[in-house]
Amino acid sequence: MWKPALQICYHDHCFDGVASAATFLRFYREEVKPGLTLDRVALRGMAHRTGPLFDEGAFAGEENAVVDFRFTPDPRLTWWFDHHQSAFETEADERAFRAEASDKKFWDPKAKSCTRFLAWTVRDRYGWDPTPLSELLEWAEVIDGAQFPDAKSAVELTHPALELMLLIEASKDPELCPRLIRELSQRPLGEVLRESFVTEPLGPILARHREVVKTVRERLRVEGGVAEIDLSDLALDNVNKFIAYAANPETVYTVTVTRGTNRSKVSLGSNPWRQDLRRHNLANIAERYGGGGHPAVSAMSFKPDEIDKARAVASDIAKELRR
Ligand SMILES: [Mn+2]
Repeated sequence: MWKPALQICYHDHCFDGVASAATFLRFYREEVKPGLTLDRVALRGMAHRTGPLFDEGAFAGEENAVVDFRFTPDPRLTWWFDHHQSAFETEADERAFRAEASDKKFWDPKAKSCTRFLAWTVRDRYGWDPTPLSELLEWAEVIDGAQFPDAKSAVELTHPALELMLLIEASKDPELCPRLIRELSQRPLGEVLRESFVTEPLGPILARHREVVKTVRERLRVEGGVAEIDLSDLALDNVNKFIAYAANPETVYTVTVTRGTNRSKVSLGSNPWRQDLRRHNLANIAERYGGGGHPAVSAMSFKPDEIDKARAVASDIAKELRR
C-alpha cells in the first residue's frame, strides 16, 4: 500500500485549518525535507463528531502532522500545532503532551489563528521565512480571530478572502480543501483567489448564503441577549457565525442548531463587538457536553439522528446564558 512521506491532518471546512495545513506544507518542504514532491504528501480533513476522532487512517504517513485540531498521545503523531482551549480530550492527554516537551508539538490557546501561531513558531525555532505567506497569515488572523471591522462585512463578504472562507465552509467537494492547501502552499493568496476552481463554484454557494442570511433574519428572536436559531431543516453543517450580530447588534450570544449528513450540531457564539458583555466561557460549556472550542466560540456534535437531544441541549444552554 502507498505510504505517504508526510500526512497532514487539518481541521476540515475551516479557513484556519486549510491555511494552517498550507503553511505547514510549505515549511516542511522548504525546511524539513527539501525536494519532497507533492505526490508524496497526503492531506486529510478532520471533523469533530461523537466517538473517537483519530482512526488508523490518521497516521498513514511516515511523518504525521495534525494542525488546528485536537492532540492525540499516539506515538505516530510527529508534528502538532493547535490553539483550541479544548485541545486535549483528557487530562492524561495534556500530561502526555507536557511530559514529552517535544520541539515539534506546540499549543497556544491565546493565539487568534493556528496559522500565524504555526508560522511564527517555526520561524523562531527553525529559522524558516514565512514572509511569502503574509497575506494568508493576516487573513487567518482576521477570520479565526473574528477581527472584522464590523458584522456587516463578515456577512456581506466584502473581500474575496471572505468569499473563500464561505467556499471552504460550505463546499461539499472533497477535492476542494486539498487542492487549496497545495496551491496556497506555493502561491500568494491573492493569486489563488482569482483561480477558476475558486471563482466558479462560488456562484451557487453565494446564492445559497444569501438565502441562509434571509432565513436566519426571519427566524431570529433575541431574548435576554441570547439568540436561539434552529436551522436543522436546511441540511447545513456550517453557518456563517455573524449573521445574527449583523441583524441585531443587541445579540450577545448565539445558540444555533444544525443538522448535516454526519452530525447534528449545537454551535455557541458570542458577539465579537460585545465581548465586554460576555460572562461565560463557551468552550467550558461545550466541554460539558463532549464538545469544545474557544472561550468566545465553541460547538458540540451529536449523532445525525440525535436532533431532539441537540435541541434540548441548545435550549438548556440558552437558559444558562440568559441567567
Ligand atoms: Mn483555528
